[in-house]
Amino acid sequence: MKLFTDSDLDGLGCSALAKLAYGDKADVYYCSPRNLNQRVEYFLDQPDNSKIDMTITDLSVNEEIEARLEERFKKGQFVQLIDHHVTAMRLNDRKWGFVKPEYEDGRKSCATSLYYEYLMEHGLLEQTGALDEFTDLVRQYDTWEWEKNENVKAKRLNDLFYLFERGKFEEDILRRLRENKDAFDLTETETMLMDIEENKISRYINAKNRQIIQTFVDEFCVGLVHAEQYLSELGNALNKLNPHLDMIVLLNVGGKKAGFRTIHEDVNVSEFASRFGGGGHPKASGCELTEEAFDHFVLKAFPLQPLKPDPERNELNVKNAPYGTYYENRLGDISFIMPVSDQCFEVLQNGENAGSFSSYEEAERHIKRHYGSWLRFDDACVLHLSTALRIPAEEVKANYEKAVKQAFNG
Ligand SMILES: [Mn+2]
Repeated sequence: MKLFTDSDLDGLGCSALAKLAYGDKADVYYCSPRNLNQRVEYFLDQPDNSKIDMTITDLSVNEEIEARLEERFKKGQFVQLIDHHVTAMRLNDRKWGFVKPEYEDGRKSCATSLYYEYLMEHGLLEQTGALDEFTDLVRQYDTWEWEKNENVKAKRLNDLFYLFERGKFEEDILRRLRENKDAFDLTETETMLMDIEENKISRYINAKNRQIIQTFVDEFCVGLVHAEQYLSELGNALNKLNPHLDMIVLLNVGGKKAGFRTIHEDVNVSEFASRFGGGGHPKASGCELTEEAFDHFVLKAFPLQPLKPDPERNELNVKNAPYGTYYENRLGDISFIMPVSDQCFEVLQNGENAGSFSSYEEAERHIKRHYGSWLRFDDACVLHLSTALRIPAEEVKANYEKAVKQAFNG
C-alpha cells in the first residue's frame, strides 16, 4: 500500500500506524500541502500503480485530482482519504473521502487519531494502551489542546520530532510501540534533552523581554524585538508577559522579515500585516521587511530605550495594593494608582490627576501604554518616601502603608 501523508508530527503518526498495520508493505510518501497534488498525479499516471492500494492522510487534493481519484475508485481500485481540516469537508461527498474535524464529544480530531480508528474498525490494527496514548499525544499537539490541558508530554513529543532526523525518529517510535503495548513514555535521555532545551528557551525569552521597545504604530501599541529563533514560543510568551501591548513584532533583519503575534481577541494582526504588504492569520502574521517596514520598525525605534520588566520580588509596592501602587519610567515620571472604590481607580501622573478607571488592570494598562512605565522597585519607593517624609528608611519599611498614606495626604 502507498500512503501519502503530511510532513509534520500528525503526518508521521499516520505513517507509523500504516507501518504497524501493513508492515513492510507500507510505502510512505511524505508530502506538503504544496506538492501533494503533483505527487498523487504522478502516482496515478503510472499504469502499474493501479493495483496498489492508496491512502492519503492529513492532506486534501484539489478538484482536478479529486476527479481522477473518483475515476480510479469507480474502476474498483482502492483509494481512501482521511483528513481533519474543515477546508476538506467537501470530500465527504466521495465514498472514499472521510473528513471529520471534531468528535461527537467536542474534542478536535487529527489525522492520526482518525486513521487509528479507521484501521481498528477495518480489523487492520489492534487497540493497545500505548497506541491510545501515542495517538492522543499527537492529537493534543496538532489541535493545540495540549496547551489548555498543560500536556507537556505532547509538546515534548513534537519538539523531539523536530530535533531528530525523521527516519530515525520514526523507527524509534515504531520500536517502542511494538515493544511496550501498555504505555507510551519518553525515555530518560529524551526527558533530559527537553529539560535542557526548555531551560535554554526560557532564558532566551527572559533576555528578549528586556529588549522590547514599546512604540505606537498607527493605532496599535506594539512591542518590537529582534529575534530569529523560537518565534512562536517567544511571541506567545512576550505577549503574556506584556498584556498591555496590542501585539509583539518579531524582527529578523538578516532574513528581511517581520512577524506579528497577538493574544488579544480584538486585535487582528493579519489586517495589520496587510498594511505592509503581508498577511497571515488573525493571531499570527508577517510581512517582508521592505524599506517602509524597515523605516517603521527598525530605524524609528533604534534611538528608543527598551521597556523594563516589572520587578517580581516586591513585597511593599505590589500590584492592586489597597493603599495604592507606584510606577516609574525612563524619564523619571512617577505614576500612582489609587484605589478609590472597587470600581474606581484613579491615576496620578507626577501628582496630577490623569484619569480614573473601572479596574486596576485598566489603570495599569493606561500607565504602561502612555508612559512606558513599570512597577517601581520597593527600594526606590522606600527611599522616595523616606526623603519626602524625612523619616528613616527602616521606619518607612516597617510602616509602609502608613507612609504611603502620609505622603499622599501631606
Ligand atoms: Mn494534522
